Amino acid sequence: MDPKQRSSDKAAQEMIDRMAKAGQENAWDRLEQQEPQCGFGRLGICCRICTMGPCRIDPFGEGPQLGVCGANVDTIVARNFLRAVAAGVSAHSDHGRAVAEVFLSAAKGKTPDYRIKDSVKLRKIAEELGIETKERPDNEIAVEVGEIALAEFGKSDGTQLMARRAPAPRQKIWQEAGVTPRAIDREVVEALHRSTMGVDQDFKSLLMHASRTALADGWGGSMLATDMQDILFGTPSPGRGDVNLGVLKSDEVNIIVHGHDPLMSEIIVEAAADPEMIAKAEAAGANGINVAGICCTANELLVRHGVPVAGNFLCQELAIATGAVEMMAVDVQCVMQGLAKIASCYHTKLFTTAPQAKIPEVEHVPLEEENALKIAKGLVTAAIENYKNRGEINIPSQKETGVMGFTNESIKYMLGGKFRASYRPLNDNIINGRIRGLAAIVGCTNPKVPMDYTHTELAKELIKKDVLVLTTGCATIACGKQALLNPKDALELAGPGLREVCETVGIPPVLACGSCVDNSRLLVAASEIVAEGGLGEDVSDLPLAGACLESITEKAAAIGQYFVASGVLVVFAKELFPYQGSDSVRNYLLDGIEKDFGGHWALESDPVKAAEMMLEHIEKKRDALGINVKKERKLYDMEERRALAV
Ligand code: BF8
Ligand code: SF4
Repeated sequence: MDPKQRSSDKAAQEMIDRMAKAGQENAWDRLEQQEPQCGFGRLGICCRICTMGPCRIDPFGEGPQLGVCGANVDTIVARNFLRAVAAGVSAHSDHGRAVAEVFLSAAKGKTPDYRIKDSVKLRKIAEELGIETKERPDNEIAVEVGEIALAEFGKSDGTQLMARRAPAPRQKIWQEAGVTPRAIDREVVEALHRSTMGVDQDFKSLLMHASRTALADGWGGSMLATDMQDILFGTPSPGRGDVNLGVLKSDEVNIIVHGHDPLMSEIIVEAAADPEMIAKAEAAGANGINVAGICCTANELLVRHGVPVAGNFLCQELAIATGAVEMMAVDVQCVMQGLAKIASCYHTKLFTTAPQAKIPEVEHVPLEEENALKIAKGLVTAAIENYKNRGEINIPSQKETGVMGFTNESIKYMLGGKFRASYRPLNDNIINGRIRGLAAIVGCTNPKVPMDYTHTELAKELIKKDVLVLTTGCATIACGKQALLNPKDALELAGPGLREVCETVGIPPVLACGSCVDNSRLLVAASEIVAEGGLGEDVSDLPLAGACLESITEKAAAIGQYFVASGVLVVFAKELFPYQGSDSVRNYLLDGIEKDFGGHWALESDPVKAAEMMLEHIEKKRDALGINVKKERKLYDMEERRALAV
C-alpha cells in the first residue's frame, strides 16, 4: 500500500517506505495480514466469557439469536462494552496507584531520587482534602495526601473524593442515577463480576455500571495520577518543544522512553543529564545524549521538561527502523510486542522496566524506587556502550516546534495573570462569541485510518470556526507534527475571533494538555469554567464537545464514557466502535444516555463531518445559554448612565 495512504505524516511515510524496501514488517503490514477481520468481533456480538461458548449472534437474524446460556445480543454487546471500559479504567488506575505509592515513599523520605517538587500544588490539594497545612513541612503534609490518595483505589466505603470537584448539579445527577464512583478497584471488580456468565443480564444496568466504572477513572484513577505526578515532578507550564522523528540526532546517543508512567522516564532524563554520563558519551565518540519520548510518556516529559517527542503510537517501530536508536526503555501500555522483532534487526537495545510488563527475549530491568537513579544510569550506560554498534542510519528531517504544557492552572494564569489567574477572560470571550466554544481532541493513531489525518483535519476545521481546541495523548503529537501547536503557524489557520484572543494572550489555538490520564485536567477545567459563571450550571451546559477519531485501546472507551457521563458529546469513528451489533445498546449510547447524563456518544469517521457535528452541538448549547442572541445596541442618556455607575 502507498505509504501516503498509511500516514499523513511525511516522516512516517519515509520510514514506512524504507521498512518495506528492507522487507521489515510493521503494524500496517500485520493489519493487512489480519484482513478480513472478524465481522462478529467488529460488531461486539461474540461472547467467550464461559466455556459453554464461544457464542455468536447472527447479525442477519437468520441464525442463532441467543448464546448457550440464553444471553441475547443486548447483553453480550453491553458486557463487551463494560469489560472494555473496566480494562481501560484499570490501566489508568494501576498507573495512578504506582505513582501514588512512590509519592508516599518519597514523602516518607524512603526514595532519595524522588522528591516533592511542587509545594504549591501539594498544599492546594491538601487543603482540598481537609489536611492542615499551616506551619507544617511539605513532607509531613505529603504523607497525609499520599495516604488518602492511595486509599482511593481500594477503600472499603465512601465515594471518590475528587468527584467533589464536579459542579454540584453534576454530582446530584450521579447520586440520583446511583453512579457516584466508589473505590476504583471496587468498580472494576464489580464490572467483571456483573459481566461474567449468569449475573447482570439487563443491558441498561450493565451500561449504567459502565458509567460508574468510567467515572472512577476520570474523577479517580486518572485524576489522582495527574495530581500526584504534578506534585512529584512539577506541574507543567507552557514551554517550547520539538516533535517528530527529526528530533533524533545523528551524532548523539539516542535514547527513547516509551509507555505511560513517568516514574522511570523522569529518572532516565535526569540520568542522561548527569555530567558523568555525558562525559562517557563523549568518550564513546558521541556529541552528547539525546532523550526523546514516544506515546504518553513523551507527553508527560514534553509538558514538564520540553523533552523532544519522536512520535506517537504508530511511530514506535518506525523510530527503531531509523537505525539511530541506541536504547529504548518501555514501561506500560501501548507498547507493541513487534518492537522486539524490529529491534533485533538493528543494534537497538530494548528494555522493559515495569513489573507488570515483560516481553519474551527482551531484557527486563525493573524499576526499584529506592534505587531509581542507579538503575537509570545503568540503562543510559548500556545506550552509550551501544553507540559503537550503530550501522547505517536514516533519520527523516521532519520536526516541528510548538508550545506545549497547558494545564488548568496554566491556562488560567495565561488568561488572567499571576495575581488574578481566572477563567473570566475565557468565559467572557465565549459569551461574546469571539470563541464559539471548546473542543477536546484526544486519543491514538490506528493503522485502520491514515495516521494523524483525522486528528489534525478535525483540529483545523474547529479552529477555523473559532473553537479553542484542547488536546491530549497521541492526538497532541499528531497536532505537533503538523505545526498546530506552533502559535505562529497555527494562528494563520484560526478564525478571526479565536485568533484575536490567542494573539492577545500568546497561546496557540490548539492547547497541548498532556497525556491520556491528563484528560482529567479537562474535567477540572470544565468544572472551573462552570464555576466562573455565565455559561450555565453544569458541564453539560457548556459549549463543549470531544472527539477521538483514531481510537485503539480500551482506555479510549473508558475516557469516552467518563466524558459522556460527565455531560459531554463524544464523537468516535464509526468503524472503531465495536459495540454496534445491538440496536438497544447502540441507541442508548448514541441517544438515550443523554437523558440520564446530558452527554452522549456519536459516530462519525470523516473529520469534516465530525467537526460539523461538534459545531452544531456547540451552537445548540450557546442557544440554550442565550448567548447567541445579539444584544441590541442601546444608547444611554445621562440619567441612565448615572444609574449604571457602580
Ligand atoms: O494513553 S493516545 S495510543 S499512547 S491509548 Fe496509547 Fe492511545 Fe496513544 Fe497514551 Ni492514550
Ligand atoms: Fe455463550 Fe453465555 Fe457463555 Fe457467553 S456467557 S460464552 S453467551 S454461554
